[in-house]
Amino acid sequence: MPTPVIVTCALTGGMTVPSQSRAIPISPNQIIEEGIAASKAGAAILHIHVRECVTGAPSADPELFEEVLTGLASGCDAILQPTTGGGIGMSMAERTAVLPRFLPEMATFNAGSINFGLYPILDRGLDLANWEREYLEKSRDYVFRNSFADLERLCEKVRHSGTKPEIEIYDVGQINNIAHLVGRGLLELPIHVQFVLGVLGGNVADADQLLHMLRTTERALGTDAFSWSAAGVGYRGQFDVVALSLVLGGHVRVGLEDNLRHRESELANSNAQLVRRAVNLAEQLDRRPVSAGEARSMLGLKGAHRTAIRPAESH
Ligand code: KMH
Ligand code: ZN
Repeated sequence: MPTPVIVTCALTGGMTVPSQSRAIPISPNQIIEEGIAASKAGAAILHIHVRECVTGAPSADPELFEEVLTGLASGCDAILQPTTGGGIGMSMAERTAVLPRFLPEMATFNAGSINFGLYPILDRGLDLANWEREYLEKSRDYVFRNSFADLERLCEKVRHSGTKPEIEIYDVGQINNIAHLVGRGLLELPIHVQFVLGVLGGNVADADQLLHMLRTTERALGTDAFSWSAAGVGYRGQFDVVALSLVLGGHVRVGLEDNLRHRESELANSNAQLVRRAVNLAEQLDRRPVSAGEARSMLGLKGAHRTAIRPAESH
């Protein structure tokens, strides 16, 4: 029997700028359409950020989240996983407001503070809007803040909202942060981990480092204490990490938040295209992409009916 694999699609993100690719979804309708198509292509989890409609700048506006989450819940059965990472300039309160408001089944939980540099994009000769140039430049001085006090408060918030945190781990030392929180009883086992490799400021996307992080997590927590997925940022990172994770028995994340290319010399035209490539790789390696329902039971989620996200029909 092929081992099941959960495919996550990160639809738009909070760090890239629209001039990098016309495929990045911006308006709620675009994000909803991309999400539904990604779910049809095989994504069981949709990781969600929102953007301002006019500029495409990353946003923390709860009304935009409401529109996107409602639209997605009406159009597909995928597990909806809003970000608590947000984008540059957002406070922790803004980033985590999605938890009490939507009581989502899952949300991200970033495991520690790191630098998060996107400013090298400025050197690629792209025709950028002023705000895009400023946003990328700001990343030179950006610390993606997740202090221990922030993490303690986030543990409290996810517990109150009945949300399963997906623990985003960007570098190996962050595993110790999580072991510390687990040791204090602040995070419930088993946890679900996403190794995010290839961020400028975090660990690199290669086989040695993925294996090192996986083995370190196993030693710190025990093999039964967690399930795991991996995401590579950039091209080749995205599909190298998908292949590595598939071989090692992990789950996978793809999507335009992390990578804008389908091939080295070809921009992706949609999130679904990236999901289809991950699904093809999984099938070639005898892994079976699961439905959202199966992913819910594998991850022990409470179910969509216990969130505050209502599909449009039942309003
Ligand atoms: N916006 C980035 C700094 C998440 O969604 O939780 C990190 C991020 C993680 O996007
Ligand atoms: Zn994200």
